[in-house]
Amino acid sequence: MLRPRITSTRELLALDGLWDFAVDDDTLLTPWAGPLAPALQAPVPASYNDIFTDPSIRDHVGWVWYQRIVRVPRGWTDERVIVRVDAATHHSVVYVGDVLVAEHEGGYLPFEADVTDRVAAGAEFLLTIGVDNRLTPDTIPPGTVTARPDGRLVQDYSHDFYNYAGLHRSVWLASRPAVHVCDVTVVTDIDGTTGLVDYTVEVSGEASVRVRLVDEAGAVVSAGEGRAGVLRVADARLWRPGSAYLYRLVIEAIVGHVVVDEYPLSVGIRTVAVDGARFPINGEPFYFTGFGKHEDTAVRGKGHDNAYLVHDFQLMDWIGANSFRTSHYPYAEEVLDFADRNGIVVIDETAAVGLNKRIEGGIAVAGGAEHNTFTSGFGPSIQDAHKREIRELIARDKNHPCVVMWSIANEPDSMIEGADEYFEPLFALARELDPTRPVTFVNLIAASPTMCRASQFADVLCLNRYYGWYEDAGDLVLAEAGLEAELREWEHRYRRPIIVTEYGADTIAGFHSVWDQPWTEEYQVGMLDVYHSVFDRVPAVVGEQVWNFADFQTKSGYFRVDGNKKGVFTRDRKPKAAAHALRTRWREIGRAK
Ligand code: BDP
Repeated sequence: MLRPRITSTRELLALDGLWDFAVDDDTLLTPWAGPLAPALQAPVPASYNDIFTDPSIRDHVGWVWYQRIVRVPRGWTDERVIVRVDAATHHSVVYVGDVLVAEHEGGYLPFEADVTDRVAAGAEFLLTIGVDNRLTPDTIPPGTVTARPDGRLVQDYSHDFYNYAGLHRSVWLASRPAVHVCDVTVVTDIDGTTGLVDYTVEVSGEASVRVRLVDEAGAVVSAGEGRAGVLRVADARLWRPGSAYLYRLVIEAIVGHVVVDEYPLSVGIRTVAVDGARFPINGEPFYFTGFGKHEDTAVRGKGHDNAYLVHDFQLMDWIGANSFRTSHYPYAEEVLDFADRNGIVVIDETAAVGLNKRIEGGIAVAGGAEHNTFTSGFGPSIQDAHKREIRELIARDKNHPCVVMWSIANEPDSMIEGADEYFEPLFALARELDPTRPVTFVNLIAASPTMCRASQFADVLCLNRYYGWYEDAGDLVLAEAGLEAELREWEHRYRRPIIVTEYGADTIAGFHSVWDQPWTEEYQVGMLDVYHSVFDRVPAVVGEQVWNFADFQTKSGYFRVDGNKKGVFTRDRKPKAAAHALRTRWREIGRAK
């Protein structure tokens, strides 16, 4: 499913803005049958949770409804008309009038409905989108809904970020021709100074295909005909970390002599590989500096916001970060486009977080190990849901040069019996769908080199480590020794690249101490320093991504202070002392390259 765009053959209308909104308390029997009552107004895109002051909306468990009138542009008489939802968290139904036109599972990936037969050019229709925020043992991420003695429903989940919900990204009305380009897959390679762009185009219906590759100055540098082929680009400008160059592949579907559809795609020519314990991009060893991030801001929750997008990238540039992980779900496509444009390297993660019964709301719990196999704590179809997430993620993001690796899960219980049977087919699926990128998952500290059953399948070892925080808090001497011993064991056993994808300390901006005092700005700096000295001694370490870029909201608990405070920046993006320390280190690493 290609992202809708405006081209010479396609038009696009953003349906963002204020929508009528109602929380379903089981009295709204058929909300799609007419105007919502009682209706509040909710902004799209945004999570609805922090918009309203009413706690029964913020803590609601179940369906909410968004509704608006849409007018189809009068010129769209001969076009297919598509409703496209960039994300609805987590389960969604879409109605045109009282007709169900789409249903989708999974809160962070797009879906669409062809509504041509239900609407008319120039006329209005009533668009209603239901969004269900419930996580169950069969969803990705998983969760459980329980009832309190007074009947209130409560959503529990293992992962450590607030269960924001709603229409987090844009909703579109798009036109496209009946015969159109449905999909394109681009794989690039380098042959000396020549760039190779291997393309495969899918077209609906009978049409011939013509493609041309245009450089940033607008000159055509290569062209081809047919649904598949390889374009050769002499003296290719490569897409490099920190120095992006994007060509534009213009695809045309032709019937007779008429161009019936035109679709453009940004193409960065680059290669990525795993070579022993190195991670070369374009054949040159790459060292990841950066963060695990979240889509999280005050008031908007997980709502996409271009101001924060640009500002976050400015801060990453300021601090010398060259990469981030889309922890712990696929981010808005605008984010990946911007990373393509700005040469930022991305580890692209599915929403498979919290597949771990030893953890509750981000914290280890007693009793979790009662589940004695990987799947016993989850529903019978969780693996199918996980496969669907992998399929949809790779289908959406396969053409982004910024994406250098797929992460299929964060901190699952990979030491428990059955973890190998669960993960082996998932790794195989990811490799089958995309043989060109390394595939990984992110390992939890408890699943040590001798105990982890899933690392055998990973091309790169991605490790989240909290020595000096969850273990031996306040003791950086023990932290250093523990970290070094463990990294050396991974290196010795696996001889693969290691990226430490999380390390960090909760820090309240403004807390200070002359001692190693957890929660202070000095302790965060001290802990990062200790980790860095270890990374510099272990050759297999090819990257460091601090947890987290910014403070973020979590569910309530005695171990969280209005959310997780491991940000190097506060939630409103002010630097803590650690930001300045990282800036010194990462700019030096950047200069040394
Ligand atoms: C890791 C998780 C991350 C948490 C972090 C923490 O991957 O989502 O926020 O720990 O506890 O276990 O801060």
